[in-house]
Amino acid sequence: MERIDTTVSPRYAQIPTFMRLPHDPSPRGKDVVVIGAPYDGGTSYRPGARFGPRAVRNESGLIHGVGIDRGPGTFDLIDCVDAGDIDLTPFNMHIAMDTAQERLSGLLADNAAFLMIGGDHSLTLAALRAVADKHGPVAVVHLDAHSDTNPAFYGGEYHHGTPFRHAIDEKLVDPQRMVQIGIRGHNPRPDSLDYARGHGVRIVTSDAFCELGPAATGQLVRDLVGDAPVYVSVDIDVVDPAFAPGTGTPAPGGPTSREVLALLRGIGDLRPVGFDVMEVSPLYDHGGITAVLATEIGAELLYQYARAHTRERNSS
Ligand SMILES: [Mn+2]
Repeated sequence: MERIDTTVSPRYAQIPTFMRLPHDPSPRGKDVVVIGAPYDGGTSYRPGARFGPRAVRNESGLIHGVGIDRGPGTFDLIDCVDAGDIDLTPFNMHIAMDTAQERLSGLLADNAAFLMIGGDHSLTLAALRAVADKHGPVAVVHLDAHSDTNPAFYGGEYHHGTPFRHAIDEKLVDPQRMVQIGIRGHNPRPDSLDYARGHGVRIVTSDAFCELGPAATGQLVRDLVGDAPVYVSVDIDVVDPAFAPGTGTPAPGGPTSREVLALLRGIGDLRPVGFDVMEVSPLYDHGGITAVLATEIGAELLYQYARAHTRERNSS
């Protein structure tokens, strides 16, 4: 199966898979499988992330996978497909989490890694359960306006503000090799960051990131993560709502899209084993700018995976 050829078929034509990748619901032996996770049962404010994967795929026809300063095209380096969406019930979060974990574990049994397109951030817990099952506790690079280490709210143990608290409790991640970047804004309690910091998680606030800049922050990430297998989770609300308004809990005062993309270019020096781009809510988007940014971030993550993978192959 081949990608849809853009020299033959215009980018707005054909059925939209992510970046025009072949659709393969039962992939085997792939480097990265793209998988949609349409779900918003964990949102605490604006809903709509269940429509995220469709919006991102729709806009992703724009992206070629060959950048002006990238050298070879991503898909000349790695073998990727779009496996479609996980069938997540909108009615019961526990069922949805189990369904997500089972699907993602299945993908990891037959393929090297996945890129999950959300969907609200609660599902990252299911992703980390699947990834830790294969790799043991992983390092985490988490880009977000929020730490997502909150306790239960309204009697609900699981929601989109809590995946990393459970991931730490369940020892799915190594908190000493975990960094949260872009954290800012309003939190329900003044001690909202104590849980993460108390477990050794490194927090780079939005102000600190903007002051340090992408290069120095990238170096900080590389020093912290080293050669550990790393999961990269991007909540689109890490980017200032001026650049990404289509999201559930927007927080003004964030980095620009350019700064976040520049930071992600440093991830290829790490050893990524899984990715997600979460929290795109197209109902609040304008002109598709949030979905375009999410697809650009997904494309950058795939390219960085290709870089890391090629380097590994050349050195072995
Ligand atoms: Mn989040």
